[in-house]
Amino acid sequence: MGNNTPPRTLTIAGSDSGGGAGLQADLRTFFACGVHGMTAITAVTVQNSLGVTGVHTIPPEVVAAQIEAVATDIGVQAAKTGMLATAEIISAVAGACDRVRIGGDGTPLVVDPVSASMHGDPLLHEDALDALRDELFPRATLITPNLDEVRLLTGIDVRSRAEQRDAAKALAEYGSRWVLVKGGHLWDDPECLDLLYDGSGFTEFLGPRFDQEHTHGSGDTLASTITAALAKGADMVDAVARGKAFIIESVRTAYPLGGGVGPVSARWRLPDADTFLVD
Ligand code: PXL
Repeated sequence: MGNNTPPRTLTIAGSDSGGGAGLQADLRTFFACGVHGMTAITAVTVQNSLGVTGVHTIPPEVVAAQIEAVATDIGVQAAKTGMLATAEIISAVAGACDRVRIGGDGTPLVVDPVSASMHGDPLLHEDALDALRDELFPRATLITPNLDEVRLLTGIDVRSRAEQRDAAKALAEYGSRWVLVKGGHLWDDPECLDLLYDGSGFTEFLGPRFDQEHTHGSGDTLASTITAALAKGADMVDAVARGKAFIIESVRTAYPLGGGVGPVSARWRLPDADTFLVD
């Protein structure tokens, strides 16, 4: 590769027409982290700051073809999954990842088990949870569920940091190398604890809880930063630490948009963004 060619990352995710979450958040984060972002689009959502009003899924074989096209030519140093929508798409993603050696012992694969928007709009069919657990988690280097996803996946309703540990242990049984249980939805906790588990030991990542309603795309941004760090060769503990630092700044600088919930922002990585082009 030329000297200007950065590490390449792939997001396998859905489009958010409002530009807040999904692959738009992933690409923004990849750029801000200095890696080249690529996309395998799984679904087009019709969405604004008020919620999701439509979902149009992409044929599974087209999702698989996007993964194989970029992996075989451009190469992928780390990949992540976001909204996968259906069991059929999950199976197609698992097959394509096997063929190009993403996940398992190959290229690092971060699986963010996106199940719903923050407004509660479904982004994953209920019958796709089995496919996620059985076909994708065993291939994942890291899974990054929030507490709503933990409840859907394990039945554990986490109410305390101790139960967060129980949930991490239960999720590790599905075969991912690492589990990150995000504590942002533990609303009574004055801080946000993200708990990393490697099957035997825990690492805690503690951050402030902001009085901030504009947090659209926060899970995507965290998982994308971790993916970018892994693509640059960071080890998992360091990658999650970098991800946590990045999301703290991005939540701190989030902005309102439309009449509903605004996105977290990676603009803090471009300090002259306001004056660039017009100074
Ligand atoms: O933030 C999770 C997410 C992922 N992907 C898409 C989304 C959302 C949340 O709304 O719309 C496409």
